[in-house]
Amino acid sequence: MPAYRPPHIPACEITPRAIFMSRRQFMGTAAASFVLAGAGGALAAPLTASPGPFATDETLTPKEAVTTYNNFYEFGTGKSDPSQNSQHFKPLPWSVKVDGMVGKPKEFGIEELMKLALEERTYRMRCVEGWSMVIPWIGFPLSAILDQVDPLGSAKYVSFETVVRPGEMSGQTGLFQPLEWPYIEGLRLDEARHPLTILAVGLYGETLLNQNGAPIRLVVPWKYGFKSIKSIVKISLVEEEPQTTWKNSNAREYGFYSNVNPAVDHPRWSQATEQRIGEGGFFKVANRPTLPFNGYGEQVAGLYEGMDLKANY
Ligand SMILES: Nc1nc2c(c(=O)[nH]1)N[C@H]1C(S)=C(S)[C@@H](COP(=O)(O)O)O[C@H]1N2
Ligand SMILES: [Mo]
Repeated sequence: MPAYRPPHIPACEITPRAIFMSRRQFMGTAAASFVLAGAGGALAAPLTASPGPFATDETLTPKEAVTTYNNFYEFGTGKSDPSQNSQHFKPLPWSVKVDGMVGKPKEFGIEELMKLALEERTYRMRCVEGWSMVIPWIGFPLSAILDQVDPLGSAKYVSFETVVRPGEMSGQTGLFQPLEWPYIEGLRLDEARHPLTILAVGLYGETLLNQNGAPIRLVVPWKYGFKSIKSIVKISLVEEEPQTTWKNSNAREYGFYSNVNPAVDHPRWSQATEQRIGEGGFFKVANRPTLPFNGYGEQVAGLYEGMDLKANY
């Protein structure tokens, strides 16, 4: 089993050839805004995993885009801010506390979590902003750790919390604070236990870079990207529907469920179509139809039987 090795800052300024080449290749179609990001950034360590279920055979989004076009407001609100501003974030040492309505609360060290059976899960990711990617994550089902803490019968939801570190996260300092910290998210317990729901520790065969939520983040592929909370330090089993960052920030625009739904438009933009990042350049219009549950309806629609998905968005 691989021991966790954090991303590291290269000792010299020279970009390894393979990374340089893939960057060059990607730059051909990329907007100038996120070309700068890679220089001087951290490098991830190799990570092995066995092939997991639910893989899509759609074209993978280039690694360069996955690691430089990000949303991680703790490092700033621009798409290139996370890759440019996160070099000094320390993903080690790290642990994740699992508490609340459980028989056996436990604090998991990241090394212990990396010893779980890691799978590669290639999923579509759809951001509420109207863009999407296909990302080869590495991780394990969230249920693998929920099973270890014995959720009580009274536990109905799971809440998640991102680390707060103003000293390392530039978006958490200064006059303009775009969100309230910590970033918090939540799932219903059955959503959390669904086999599609994973905690990811890597992507593209390597440990997560800071900008993607190192050392561990949630991935819930049938929901808008903001549900997939990064750099998690706490997971709590609770009885009531947990608060969530984006709903707290604007309840009219963001709901708790946030299932990808082309029939429910965001107040400020349509959700009917999406732009697949890397496809035909960044400034192309969103030309792909968005699928209900981001194409995972066969797996998850049953979770919402009898629910009004227009009212509970
Ligand atoms: N803690 C935290 N988690 C977060 C965010 C954030 O700002 N802070 N942004 C979310 C949004 S809007 C998206 S689309 C995804 C982006 O993940 P990626 O940058 O790894 O593709 O992360 C989500 N997780
Ligand atoms: Mo997003």
